[in-house]
Formats: sequence, C-alpha cells, structure tokens
Amino acid sequence: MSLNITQKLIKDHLVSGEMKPGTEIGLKIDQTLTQDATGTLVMLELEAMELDQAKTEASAQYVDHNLIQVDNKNPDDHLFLHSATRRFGLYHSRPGNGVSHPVHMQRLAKPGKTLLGSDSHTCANGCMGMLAMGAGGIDVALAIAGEPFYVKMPEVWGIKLTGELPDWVSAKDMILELLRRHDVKGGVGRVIEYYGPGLKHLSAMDRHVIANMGAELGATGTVFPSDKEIKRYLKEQDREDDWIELLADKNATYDINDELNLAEIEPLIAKPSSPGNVVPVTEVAGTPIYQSYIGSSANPGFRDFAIAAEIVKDSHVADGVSFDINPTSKQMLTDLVMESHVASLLQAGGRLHQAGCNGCIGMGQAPASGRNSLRTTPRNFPGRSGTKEDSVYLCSPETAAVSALTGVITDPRTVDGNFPKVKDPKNPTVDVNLLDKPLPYEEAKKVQLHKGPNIASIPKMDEMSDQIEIPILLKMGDNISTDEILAGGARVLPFRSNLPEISKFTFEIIDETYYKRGKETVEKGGHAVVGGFNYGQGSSREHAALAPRYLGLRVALVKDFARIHWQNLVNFGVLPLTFVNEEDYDLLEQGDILEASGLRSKVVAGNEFTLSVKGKNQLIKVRHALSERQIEIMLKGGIINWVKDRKVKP
Ligand code: MIC
Repeated sequence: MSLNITQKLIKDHLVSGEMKPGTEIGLKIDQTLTQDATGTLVMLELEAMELDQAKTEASAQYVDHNLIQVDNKNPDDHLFLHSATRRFGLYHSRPGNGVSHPVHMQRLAKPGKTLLGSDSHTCANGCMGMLAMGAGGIDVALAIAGEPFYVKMPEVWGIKLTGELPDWVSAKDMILELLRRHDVKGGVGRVIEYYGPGLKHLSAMDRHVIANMGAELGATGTVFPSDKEIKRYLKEQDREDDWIELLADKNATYDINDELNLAEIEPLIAKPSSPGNVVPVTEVAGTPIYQSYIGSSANPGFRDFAIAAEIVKDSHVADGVSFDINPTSKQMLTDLVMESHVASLLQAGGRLHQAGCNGCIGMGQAPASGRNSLRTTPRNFPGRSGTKEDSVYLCSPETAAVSALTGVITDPRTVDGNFPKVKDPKNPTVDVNLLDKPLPYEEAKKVQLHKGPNIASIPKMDEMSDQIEIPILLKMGDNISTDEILAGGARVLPFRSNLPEISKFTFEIIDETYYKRGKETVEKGGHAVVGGFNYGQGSSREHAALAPRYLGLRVALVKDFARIHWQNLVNFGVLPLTFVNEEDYDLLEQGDILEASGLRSKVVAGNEFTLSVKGKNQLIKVRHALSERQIEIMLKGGIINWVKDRKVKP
C-alpha cells in the first residue's frame, strides 16, 4: 500500500491503536524537547516518578524563555534545570544558546524520528521529516521515561505546493495565507503534509517557518519530506550522517487534498489580536507603528535577519520606532556578525537582544500602551506582549524591516530599489559550546537536584467526585487562548515552578476576581467554566490546566477544545465536556449551578450524559471524548495519581 510521509512515520512508531483518524493511538517517542518555562515542572514530575535515566534516544532541555534575571527566581530555575539534566541524562542548552526549536534543528533533529516537546511550536521540526508534536509537560515527562505518547490519529491534510514565491514575499506570508484561508482551528485533528514542485524553492529554514506556525492552525503536526535540501542542511551542520531520505510513496493519497500556488501569494499581516486575523498588508498600510520586532521561532533563520539587515543597510529607522532584533541562536548570531549583517542592523538603529524567546512571550520589549507593535513572532493573543491592551500585528521580516524605516505599516513591494538577494554564510558556523551533553550514568546518578526557594512541589489531587453541584464561575466566548487563561510575561513566568503563586494570575486578563472566587470553591466541591469554540488554543503550558484545577476547577464545558489544552485538562483531572447541542451554550449564565449525581458511572457508561442546572429546570446534554485509558486517569483525579497507582512504574 502506498503511504504518505505522515503515515510512514506513524506506522514506524505505532505501539497501540489503529491508524483510523479520530481514534487514540500510542506512539513511541525517540526524542524530546523541553524549555525552561515548562521544563521545571517536567523535571519535578520526573523526580516524582523516581526516574533514573532518560529512556529516549535524545532528550534536550533548553533555557530560552525566562532569561531576564531581576531577582533570584529565574536564575534559581536555571540552576535547578542544570542539575536535573545532569541527573536524568539530558542535553542541556544553556541560557544564551538560543530558542529550542532552531537549536534542536541545528544540533539534534533527525529525519524519520518522532519528537515530543513541552512547547506548542515543537511542530517546527516537522521541517526535518520528523513527526514533531507539542504536548503538556507531563506527557513529555512520560515520554522521557520511555512511555508512549497517546494522541488521536490525525487526518493527513496534503497540500501540493506549486510555483515560486515572488520577490518581497517569504515563507511567513505563505503560512499567513493558510491562516487567512483556514483560521486558527483549520488544522485541528490534522497533520499538514506539504509536497509538490514548489518545495524545491523552500529552504530547510523556510520550511521551519511554515511548520512552526502549523501550531497557530491548531494542527497536531506539520510534515515536510526529508529530501536533498535537508541533506544539504545537515551537511552544513556537520551532520550529514544523520540524513535519510523520506518521501511519500508515488501513489500516496491524503485524507484532505489542497493546493497552493506560491507565485500568487502577496505580503500578508495578522491584525490584533489573533494569528487568524489575516489581511493583505495593503489593507492596513499607513498605520503608525511604535515597534518593529525581528526574531522568534516563527522567523528564526539566517536569511530572516540578513534580509532585514540588507533592507535597512545605510538607512535609519523612523523617529520613535523601536527596532528590536532578537537573534534565535548563538550559532546563527555568530554568522550574522561574520557577514556584517549585525553591523547593518545596529547602524540603522536596531536594538540587539540576547538569543532567546524574549519579547515573543512578553519577557521584555513590551510595547507602550495604545501603540502598535509589528512582529515576526507567531502569536498576538491579547496581552501576550506584556502590555494589557496591546495591539500586535504579525508579519514577515521584509514587511517589518521596511515598516521600521517608514514608521508606518508598509507593503515591502512599494519600496524603491531591487529586492536584496541574501547569500548564505560562506563558512557556516557550527557551535556546540553551550550545549552540554548528557553525563555518563555513573556520574549522573550521584547528582543532587538543586532546588531554590521558589520551587514548590505539585500538590496532591483528589479523585473525581461522584456528585457535583458546582457554580459556573466564568462564561467565555470563542478562541480563548492559554495566554488568557494563564498569562506569560515577565511578571508571571518566574512563577512557573511555583503553582500556589502562579495560580494568583489565573484568568486575570478575563476576570480579575476569578482567583478569589475560585479559591472559595476549593473546599466546597469546586466549580465549572463555560467556553465557546477552540477553547485553550495556543501554548502547551500545563499550568493553564493545573492552576485552575488548583483553584477548584472540576469541569470545563465548551463548544470544542484545542488539542493540547484538552489533553492537559485530562492529565490534571478536569473533566473536559462539549455541548451536544451547541445552542445550549446560550442557556447557561455565569453563576448557574451545574449538578450531576453518579458522575463517575456516567463517564464510564458512555460518551453522552446530561447535567442539570439547579433551580432552572434545564437539562444540558454533554459529551466527553475520553479513551478508556483517559477515563481511568479522570477517575483517579489525574495522571500523577494514575502513574503512582500502576503496578509497573515507568
Ligand atoms: C508560546 O509560544 O506560547 C510558548 C511560551 O512558547 C508556549 C510554552 C509556554 O507557555 O511556556 C508554547 O508555545 O507552548
């Protein structure tokens, strides 16, 4: 039988289930990736599981998010992570080495392998012919311990690429075009697989840009072939031996067929405050900007910075514009220095920051209030930049650089002069100085974990109740992101390893009273929240499930869920339910009390049951999509209890 690449990768790693879209499959995980903001919990989870050594082929811990050190918290976390990587046998990428996704691509990614990461943009490494997926931290912890990763078998969305991108249009515009067509939930339940003649015009790094923002489409993953371009890339990284060819079979078919002519794409921009809010740049041209921001895992390549440098060379950024340059890896920054691009950026007025995620997650570079920020980052959810009522636009490096010079959003095709052709570095740097290899086992087992005062263990979770009588504390609309459930930013991120403290910020962007009201329900059986479509889109942060759970959340009832957040709710014992009749959403109000008795047996007995609304004579039909394994997890009150109660430890 002819197979596409996604099917080949899944078939090679399948440990349970059938390759039938929508049903649960278990996959063997070859590599993992964790970053500091989610990694501290992962390491605490490994400690709680009493893991001796990582069982994967390669697991890497990157320190790229919480880089600002205004007090002891972030550096204490860095030390903890360092000790944990040494103890458990992981690679350790030190602060300053760069953003996990491009560094993983440079140093560790291998065609034909599976990669699971506690970061939603882990899918970026699908550019290397891998099945790369984001997940909650505890799923990654289990994968490090050698357990399979469970996910619903995706449909494969085959997109045939034809043509070649015009001048002034780049990979970022291509993925924005898909977001314009399909919006932020167009990829849910799917892996996007690209093929066709247009591929030969997309470099490995262009593919990274496209694969990265598959996360914004809600996709389970994005897969590119491992072809001659990937061979060239690995050779440049001194890793040619890691290359294998991985192509779709000749007569391979896809569950969904689509086509995109690259030649027809124009410069695009996502308006505030959703990556799916995409329009042609011409539609917003002339809008004044306060900031132009280059960098992030959505535009991490040498060419993304070099093109910006060529555009601003010998000019100066407009008065009042902050031109923020955020290199994505130390290795690539070295090449930009060697090729004099950093000099061009600085002479034009650029502000150079350290290699890392930085302002993409609100760790610095927050825009002034009421001002527009233009960014090459992947997300612009409300408040994510660190400024409460922010106004962030997402675009390509070409659009960002040209607009930095004019001070207003500008279609790059309107500038005088030719499109600058960027050449690859003459001798690309290969730099492993800040990537520590795993310690040999004999040394590793002697390492003690170093825990600073800001690191708190995860509290115990009780079992799922059989009887509920719980108030709806929040009723929310569509597309609520995990940034709105539990913000990022320099104020909140330093508490990622301290659940009681971070929970104080839960739902703060939506309703500042939630924390207090939630806490009051803890001793009284908890509470529920209600939401619309695509609830929990965005980041993989398990804190967005764990913190509300800690404050008493027991049921999330919505129109539908984003994949990773749904899985995180299950992992932490919050019952995720959807409306059988979507109109019932309109019947419910904040303050209503949901009731059910015999809930445990209802969940076991079938996928559908009813909840009643106290005092209103209303019955709400609800559905769960839990597998048998997940039902067991729910009943136990979450995956930590489930793992502890299993006879065979990971
Ligand atoms: C993001 O881009 O939203 C983040 C910050 O990288 C998150 C991870 C996190 O919240 O720590 C993600 O993408 O999963």
